[in-house]
Amino acid sequence: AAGSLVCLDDFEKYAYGKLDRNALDYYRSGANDELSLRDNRAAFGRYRFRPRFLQKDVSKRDLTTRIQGQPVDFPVGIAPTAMQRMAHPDGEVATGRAAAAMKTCMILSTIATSSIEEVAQASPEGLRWFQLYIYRDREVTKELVRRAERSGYKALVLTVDTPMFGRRLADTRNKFTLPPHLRMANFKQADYKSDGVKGSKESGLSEYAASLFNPSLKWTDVRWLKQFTKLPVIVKGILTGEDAVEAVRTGVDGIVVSNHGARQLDGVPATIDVLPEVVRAVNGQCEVYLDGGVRTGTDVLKALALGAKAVFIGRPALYGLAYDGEAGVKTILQILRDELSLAMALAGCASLSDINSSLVVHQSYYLHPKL
Ligand code: HOC
Repeated sequence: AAGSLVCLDDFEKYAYGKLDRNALDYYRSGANDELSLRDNRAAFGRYRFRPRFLQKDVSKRDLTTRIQGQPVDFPVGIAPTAMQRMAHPDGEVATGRAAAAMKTCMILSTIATSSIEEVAQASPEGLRWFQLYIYRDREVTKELVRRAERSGYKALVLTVDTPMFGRRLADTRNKFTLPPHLRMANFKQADYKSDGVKGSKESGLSEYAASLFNPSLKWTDVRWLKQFTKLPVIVKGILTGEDAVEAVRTGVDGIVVSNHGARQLDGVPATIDVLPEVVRAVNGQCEVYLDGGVRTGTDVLKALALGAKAVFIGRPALYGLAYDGEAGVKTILQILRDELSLAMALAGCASLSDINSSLVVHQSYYLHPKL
């Protein structure tokens, strides 16, 4: 198969044939009717480029940037996705190594099948952020933060869109379970309450989530986290200008425009459609990132033009893992880096600072040409 897989969609198709139903449905699914899942991808196709020619020498492109002050070779990182050892025995350790080799950022999920420490030790040189929920049990939350700090993670990514667990129909039908040889590596068995995930009448995860998640959280709890840690706090899951303003007021260091891979509230907009509203509201007061539906270098370029400092990929990394562990994830990142570099040349951009909002318009612009 190797040579015939040339784009991210090829790896997705390959993974569909390789992963077992329990894992594939868990990774692939969105919530309910999957309206937002489809829209995350389709929306990128509704934007058009306005390339400029002969303005810049584009024979070499500089894709380097900094996120939260840390250098990366290109503005595409790995979003947090749970339970990666279902895709490959090396799971999050392989993903961390691939991100480090490609000199970009990996966000490790709390709900990982490799621990905070294992991932850090396997790629000590890599840039790692840690995704966090504020759990019902504050001691569990505090301990996770302390462990991430001790292991050299450079930021906390607080997911705010999960007061309760979204309804994923396939997981319910499959009665999703974590395979018996795997474990939630960041939790002590006592906190993990494994019975919920391993054999339940519904989706095991949704029962487990109900025991952990705290639907009474407010912005004051984000302040609590800010005071508790010296690490930058980035909130993930913002979908409106109003919440972006609230986030900035709370003093966050970054925002990920995300709809949780369309796995929470079905019917929310595609993240690329929301990005301009959030960027406007934030008005440069913190960095804004995006995840959701990114599959090509031109998707990345569109997001950067609309104001994202960087983007993150979730499912494509899982499909790369399923294909060939660390090497598979590395290939996924290489493809996106090379596609972005080419798209920049074709759009007339020699560096990321040449990319701005005049490069992209919504396709409706061409229904009423202004030029
Ligand atoms: C506590 C169990 O974000 C998803 C992930 C995992 C959520 C953890 C639930 O499936 O969308």
